[in-house]
Amino acid sequence: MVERTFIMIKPDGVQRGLVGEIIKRFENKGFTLVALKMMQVSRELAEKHYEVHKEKPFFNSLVEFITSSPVVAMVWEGEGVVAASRKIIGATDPLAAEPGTIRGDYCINIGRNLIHGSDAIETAQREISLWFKEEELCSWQKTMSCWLQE
Ligand code: DAT
Ligand code: MG
Repeated sequence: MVERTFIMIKPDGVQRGLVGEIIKRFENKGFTLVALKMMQVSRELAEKHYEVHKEKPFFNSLVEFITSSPVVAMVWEGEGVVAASRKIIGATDPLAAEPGTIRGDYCINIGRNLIHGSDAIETAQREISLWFKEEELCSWQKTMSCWLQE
């Protein structure tokens, strides 16, 4: 199967009206959107999603933040999409994120860093199945795919 990654625009991205700007960057790059939904995240889902950070001091505020207002959850597909998305997103701390990245261009605080992206292929598979049902994923071919891939 082709590579897929889980991307989530966090509550600050939705509240600040940056949904279009963020999606545009993935579209412009040439990746394929295979699922998208706006949703209010439950505490249960937030805690499962951030399970690896359970013991961290920021875990509670992270879960509070993610559940505080709606998010936009997406799945993007394409060759190398997991690693490339992390580059498009930029470093976790927005002040360390390079200009040109989403976090580098649009935010300043680690607790308000706009967007989540899976950090590895296995993580992506876990996160996609956590956030989406199989029937919510659309497998489709871009008619211009021959102009994006050799
Ligand atoms: P990323 O979102 O870049 O994958 P991560 O998985 O290490 O980063 O952490 C998940 C989120 O937790 C991150 O987007 C923001 C928050 N976070 C991470 N480190 C933090 C810290 N030192 N203080 C406050 N929040 C932090
Ligand atoms: Mg992470």
